Amino acid sequence: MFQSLPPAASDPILSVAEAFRNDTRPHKLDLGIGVYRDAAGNTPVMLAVREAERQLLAQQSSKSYVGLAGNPRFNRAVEKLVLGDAADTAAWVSMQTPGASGGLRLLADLLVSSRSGTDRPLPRVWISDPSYVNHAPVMRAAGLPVEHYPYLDAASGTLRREAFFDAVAGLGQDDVLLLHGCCHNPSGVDLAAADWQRLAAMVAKQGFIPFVDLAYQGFGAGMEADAAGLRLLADASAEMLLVYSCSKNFGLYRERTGAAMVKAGSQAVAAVRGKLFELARRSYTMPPDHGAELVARILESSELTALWDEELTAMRLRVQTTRVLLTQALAAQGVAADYLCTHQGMFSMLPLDGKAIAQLRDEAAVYVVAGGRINLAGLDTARIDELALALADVMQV
Ligand code: PLP
Ligand code: TYF
Repeated sequence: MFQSLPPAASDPILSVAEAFRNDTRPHKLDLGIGVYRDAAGNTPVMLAVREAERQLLAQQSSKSYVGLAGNPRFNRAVEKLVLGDAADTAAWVSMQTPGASGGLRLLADLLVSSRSGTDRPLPRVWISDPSYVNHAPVMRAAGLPVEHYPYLDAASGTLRREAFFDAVAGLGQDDVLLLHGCCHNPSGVDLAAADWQRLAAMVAKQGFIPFVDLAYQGFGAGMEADAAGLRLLADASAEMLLVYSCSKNFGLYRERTGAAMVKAGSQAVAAVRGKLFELARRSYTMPPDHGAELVARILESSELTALWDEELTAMRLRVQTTRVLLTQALAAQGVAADYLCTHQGMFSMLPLDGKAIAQLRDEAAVYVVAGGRINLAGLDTARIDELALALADVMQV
């Protein structure tokens, strides 16, 4: 059966993680996979999560199935986090999914289903250049054609604003625009408030479908600020898609906790919900409950919410401080990288080619993702000067 299986495509980020693990040099430094680490180098279980877990252990009386939409209390709570307390959610359908990853595939399948039995072409999904490593593979695996829009100017570490808007100006009703809600992965370059407003006006006029991936809410400028842009789009769009991840902002990575949300318009809500149920059933059927139940418990308790918010704020501030310290340390080595302080979230891209990345790995035991992405949220601040020295060696001074 499997003798002629074609070789597997490797994951460019997980393969860096594996190479790092296999490196025996004690001074090795991992700037690869996107996980938050504290000053001690740990990715902690958040205190609010621990407390919710303690309560759950004491109180949960059954492990019976929950349902195709997952945990309904989680779904309502995430709707509020994303759309705001005052949002009218009647036009939205929300499904708990196995991480945002599961949500991406579910909504890709929904897009394909939306055209079955019609003579309309499959929608094209427009993805930023560059984007999260799994965006294009997941969309293509569902059968959707993928196109790229200009986004990052690698040399200056800024948005290619006019080229981006020129590409968006060409989109219409057969196009889906996949955007990062905040903390763009891999570049850290986010749209400004004025850009979101401009996009909202364009979507209202042109009728393309916005598809927002919100995987780092709270890691940029704050929980509310990080959702402000997508809320403008939600107000302006008749239809919209969104995936949400609790991996980073609740530290629930391995619990696979996320959601898919669809603004369907009140006429189509029932049809969309039914189709999402069918698509979930033919794939994973029901999402894991543990992480979703913890998030629901945290957000239903004002005390646990306050505890969680405090810890998330500390994580955000720590990453922001790391950005300032690395910029200063690079400047001391003659490398101007002020753009690092204009970026948001865990990642930035440095102008590093394949040779520089290999040299960093081989000579300094510094691990960076192909393309030059660094995870600032994984960096021990005590080792910033050492990193700046290694980077200055391979970057043009
Ligand atoms: N989308 C983006 C932009 C991401 O960076 C990630 C990575 O964690 C995901 C989706 C997947 O998140 P999850 O762990 O919820 O599947
Ligand atoms: O971009 C990252 O590093 C995170 C984690 O296939 C991740 O989003 C990495 C690789 C992958 C899935 C998630």
